Amino acid sequence: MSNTAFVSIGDLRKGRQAVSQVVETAAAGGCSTSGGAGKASCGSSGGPDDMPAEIWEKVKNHPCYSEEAHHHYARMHVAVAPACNIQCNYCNRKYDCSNESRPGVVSQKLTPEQAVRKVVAVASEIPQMTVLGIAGPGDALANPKKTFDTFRMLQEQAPDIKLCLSTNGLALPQMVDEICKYNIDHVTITINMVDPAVGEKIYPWIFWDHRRVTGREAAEILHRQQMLGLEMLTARGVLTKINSVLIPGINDEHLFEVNREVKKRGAFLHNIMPLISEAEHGTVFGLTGQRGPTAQELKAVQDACMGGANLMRHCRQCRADAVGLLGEDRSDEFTLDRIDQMEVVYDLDKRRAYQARVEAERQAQHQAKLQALQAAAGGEPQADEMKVLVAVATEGHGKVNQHFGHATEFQIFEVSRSQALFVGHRRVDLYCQGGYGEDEQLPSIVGAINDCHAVLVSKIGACPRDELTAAGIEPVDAYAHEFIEKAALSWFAGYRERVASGRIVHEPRGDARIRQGAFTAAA
Ligand code: CLF
Ligand code: SF4
Repeated sequence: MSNTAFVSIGDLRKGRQAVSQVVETAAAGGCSTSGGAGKASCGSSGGPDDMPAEIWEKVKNHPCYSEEAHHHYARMHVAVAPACNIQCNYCNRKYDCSNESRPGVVSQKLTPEQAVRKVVAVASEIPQMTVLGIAGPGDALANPKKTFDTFRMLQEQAPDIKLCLSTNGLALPQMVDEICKYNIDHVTITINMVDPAVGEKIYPWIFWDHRRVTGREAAEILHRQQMLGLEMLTARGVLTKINSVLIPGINDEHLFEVNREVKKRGAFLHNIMPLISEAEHGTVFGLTGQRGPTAQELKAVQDACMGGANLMRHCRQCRADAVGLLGEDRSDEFTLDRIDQMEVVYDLDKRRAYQARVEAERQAQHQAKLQALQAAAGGEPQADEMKVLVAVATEGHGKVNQHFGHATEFQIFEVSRSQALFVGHRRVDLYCQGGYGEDEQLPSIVGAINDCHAVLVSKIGACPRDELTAAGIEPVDAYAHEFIEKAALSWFAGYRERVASGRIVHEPRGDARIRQGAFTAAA
């Protein structure tokens, strides 16, 4: 480990300083190095009041770094980085890098020239696309020429697009200068362990110094490089997000320590993602029967990490050529063949004007939501108050505005008397197929939200209503087109009343399944 001074986003908030300034102060001994308060409100769910203006500028329209932004702004990936310098037991090279995407879908590999053409085409069609990420299909920094050529050429043609990359961290320290040279403001490092004894169960080998290194030594080198790379990025003012794959029985208890260690080194966000592991993916974990976590296991680890590095809970485990809002995938609209036939006009002014409208709408929604929430607020939180999960069908604008049958995912909120907190999402198979309900899908949908007490929808048919009720999940369509948090609080106030009056008995719910298939398949 290096001796670089440790800083956290808590320090940043206190000092209202940019990342690099804080590091300088810390190195001079003038700033606390023990970490900040780590409020869950800063980070992916934070707003302009939670962080310095320079940081807000970087995160406000990055859909992964701001939970609110992901409802309004899109990202895209280009699959220019095929090679990798390590082996993870949850990866099969036939598929995309499952550090940032998930196994099971192969992306179309592009040259840097093709990639830039594609980004410019997408940016002309989707003006709210604000971020280009390179996230595979291998490791972005194991393919430095292709990665940086793409960024350099894009910067010349589309200077308003934010640049982002994802890496396993092995080659990171020697690439930090290059990362800064191209103004890459956002870097994701996948860190699954801070103890090589855990690491050797995840990484069978790394390629290092022209040779293959295995076992404990491989994990030690990787760990050293990851920590050093993170510290160097923090010192240079680059925002970092840490991805950790939760592997039950291997690093589930250890991720708490990972969270603390990355916070000390200035990580902006920590994204704890479920292992996706199926035998047909051909990964070591898939073939040895290593299972992924259940929804409650994932939530328990995330909850245990609250108060440390800020958590991202809205990751959709995108593919390496994903295009669009998180959770949607428009990559099929932008294949090379289609781009060749498109008339591409990159109009920076038009993009800026469009984004200004998006921002105005977002602010208006934010204010309306705050007002609605004030009306429904239930006082200060209490330690032992009742909390339940509710699933919400929404197609955006922060409202309960989707039919049950049209949902391909449900947002999950944890509701107490005083607040409704977004805690994740669950992908499901579409119930309504061509105008008819597909009853065979119902058990899997119920399984995905089985830990919820209610599902809030704009409308629901008789058959799913009965099945949900039989499973103990209350279907609720009384709050159609209301803001989600207000709807959830209002429903919960009624629920508590029914419990208090003895009309119903409050029962704990069971666990729920995390869908193992394609996360961003078109509905
Ligand atoms: Fe892509 Fe990753 Fe940049 Fe986002 S994705 S490189 S930080 S632009 Fe986002 Fe997708 Fe999750 Fe990644 S939802 S998998 S966190
Ligand atoms: Fe696969 Fe990514 Fe791990 Fe490389 S870093 S082995 S591409 S999961």
